[in-house]
Amino acid sequence: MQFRTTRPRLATAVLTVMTLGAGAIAAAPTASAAPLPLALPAKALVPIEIEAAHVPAVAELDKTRGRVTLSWMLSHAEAHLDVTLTHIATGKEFRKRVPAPSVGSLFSFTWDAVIDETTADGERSVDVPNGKYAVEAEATPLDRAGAPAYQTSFMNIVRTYNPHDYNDNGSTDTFARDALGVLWRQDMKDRPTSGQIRTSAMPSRVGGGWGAYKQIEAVGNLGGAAHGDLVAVDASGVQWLYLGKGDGTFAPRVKIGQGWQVYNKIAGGSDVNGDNRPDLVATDSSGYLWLHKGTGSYSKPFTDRVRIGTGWQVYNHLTAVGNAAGTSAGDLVARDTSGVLWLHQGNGQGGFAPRVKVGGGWGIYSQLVGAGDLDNDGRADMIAYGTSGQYGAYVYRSTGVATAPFSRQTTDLYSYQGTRYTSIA
Ligand SMILES: [Ca+2]
Ligand SMILES: [Ca+2]
Ligand SMILES: [Ca+2]
Ligand SMILES: [Ca+2]
Repeated sequence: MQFRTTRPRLATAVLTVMTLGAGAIAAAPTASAAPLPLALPAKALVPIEIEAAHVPAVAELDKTRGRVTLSWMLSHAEAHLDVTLTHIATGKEFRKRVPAPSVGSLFSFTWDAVIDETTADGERSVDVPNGKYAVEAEATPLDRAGAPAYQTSFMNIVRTYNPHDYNDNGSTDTFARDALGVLWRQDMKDRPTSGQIRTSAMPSRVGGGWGAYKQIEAVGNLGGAAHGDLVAVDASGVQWLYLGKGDGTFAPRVKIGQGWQVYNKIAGGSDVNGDNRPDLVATDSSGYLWLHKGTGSYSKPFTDRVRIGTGWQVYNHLTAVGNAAGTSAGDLVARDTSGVLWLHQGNGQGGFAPRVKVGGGWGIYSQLVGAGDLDNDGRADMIAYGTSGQYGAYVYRSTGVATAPFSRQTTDLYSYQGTRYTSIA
């Protein structure tokens, strides 16, 4: 208790000395002001100690609106506390100096799980990766009398799995190929900011040579590491797998199929038969809808095809949106040649419930992408790309209601870049 009462008195004494030192005539003391000694009292050396750390072993960020509160009980408050959180797998660091509390000696701060990253285009705050963090606290006495105290805890950051997350921070990443064949990854925020779905970091260059592909699909996790993977089909019908490493990069491509030139549209990422593995569907020029079930094995990620529908030639766009509405399995969204969008809800047996009309006017978009859960409400959402002007893309949040399954929202994703890219996944 002695040190907690000493600090305000010290501050007042310093202020008094400064005022007198400026040559001013001291004002008459108020009735309540106690006389203050000009000589500072001698301080006893009281070592600083960290008596307790309140760092959760597991922080499930999606249950706490993306934040985690950390605190340390110190033996007294005449100190500052420097905290360093280090993501063990990558070495990424977050540092914070925690000021003394106004009352007591519990030093506390709430971390919003972002770090500032400096790029050529400026500083952006980026959602930190999932996984284990070392949480190091260093308490230093303000008067520097005595040694600092140290304490280390470990905390595991966990978020709800998002099959469209490629750098393991819970948030959707989208992929866009430009006219030169370069593929770019764009990380989104894990949750809306001021009501808007926003991008996080600047776009990252995945690599060149992607112009060879007719189709690029973000298909969810097909096997290997528990992160999202990409499938691409080239002009000769060879199907390639890019296994995601979980840091936004990919293993070298592996050939997983051939003969895929018979399909005019493919869509991946929805689990349409309810076995928790994402599947791939495709349509051919006869209007047949084919299902290639996901196997869970990256060496042969899809089964041979099964025909599951007819009449799909009325559509000019096909998207697997995950489980966007009602039923137990993943859904498909398809746009017909007059611009009307239709929802086909998976029935969990590889088939679909009768289609539901979403609405008209969807012909303005060049790409529709099932994009994982963009607003963290547990339902998979969609991105529509290809409009000119400020909004190059829109987010369509899933409502969970089959009769009105999507609700449009603005985003800064692909702002003024609605015609730059030739493929979005
Ligand atoms: Ca991400
Ligand atoms: Ca994977
Ligand atoms: Ca499946
Ligand atoms: Ca959602």
